[in-house]
Amino acid sequence: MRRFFDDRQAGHAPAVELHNGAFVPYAEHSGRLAAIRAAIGPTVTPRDHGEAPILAVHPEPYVAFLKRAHADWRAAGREGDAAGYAWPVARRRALDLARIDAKLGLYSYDGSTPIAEGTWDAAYWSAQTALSALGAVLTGDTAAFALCRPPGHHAGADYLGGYCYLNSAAIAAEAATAAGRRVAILDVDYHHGNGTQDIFYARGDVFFASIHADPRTDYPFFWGHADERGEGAGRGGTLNLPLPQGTGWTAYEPALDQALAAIADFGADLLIVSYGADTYADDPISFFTLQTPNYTAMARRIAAAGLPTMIVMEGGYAVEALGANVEAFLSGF
Ligand code: SP5
Ligand code: ZN
Repeated sequence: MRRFFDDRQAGHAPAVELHNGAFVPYAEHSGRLAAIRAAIGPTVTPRDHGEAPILAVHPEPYVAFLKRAHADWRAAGREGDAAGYAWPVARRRALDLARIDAKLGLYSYDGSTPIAEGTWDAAYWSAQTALSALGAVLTGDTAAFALCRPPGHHAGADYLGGYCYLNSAAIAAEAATAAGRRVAILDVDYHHGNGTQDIFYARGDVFFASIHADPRTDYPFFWGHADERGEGAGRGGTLNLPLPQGTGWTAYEPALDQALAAIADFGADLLIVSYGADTYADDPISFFTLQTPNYTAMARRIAAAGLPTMIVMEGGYAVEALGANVEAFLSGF
């Protein structure tokens, strides 16, 4: 399996995040990339597909905001990284407000996803990495891995959050759909992929299944509940399988089989996996109990679906085990 990676993704380096009322070191740091790279062997540098496939998912005003936000923050006389502090919880609309704090509130849903100087470039190359791995699968590879960072699955069409800015899995899904494929996305990150769900929620052409920590106890709280099943043309096109904290492989495996059965029923001919290693027992911000060999078992079950599969890296914060957990997963394909 080819593994795609671009080191321009390391330039995204927020210093701190808001956590439990204080600022703590940013958990989604570039040491994650180094740990994964050291474990997965040679990588292929992605091709530049330009902005068009990004703009097919993310509206231009949001993309323009992402590019400018850090410079606007500095121009306002601020230190450090840009982050919002006021959010339009009701009647959010495209008000053309100049102040950076208003823009940050309009285009984000949490206060722990700062925009640093290198954020746009890194997010851009993260999306390109996913598009290049997709290209491999579209041209005949059975599976390909996109070592993406920053992650993407919490980013909606026009909002950032959860360490995510551009939704690489959604960008790849949209590009694959445009190429005539029937796409299913399987999200196995510990956290619900609320951004991906939102992007495809009212569409019948892309299926989204997610296995994640119950949002009654875990971030992102407001999405990922079992009764969210899609709407309009997308009714039935979303499947959420929340599991309690403490879940290990014994309870995880049947949920995975249920998700794969739903993907088969949908008739997908291409699978995109949002893979997070934060389901690992020793993850510092998560509470499932999967062990390294479980990732190989997980991958074998997914591979048994027999679909061309593109894997996008999402979360995973136990850096000392991250490389082994990613390689264990990739080795199952
Ligand atoms: C892609 C992904 O896994 N995003 C997860 C975002 C979770 N954010 C909420 C939890 C924040 C915990 N911060 C802990 C910092 C410890 N240094
Ligand atoms: Zn996660």
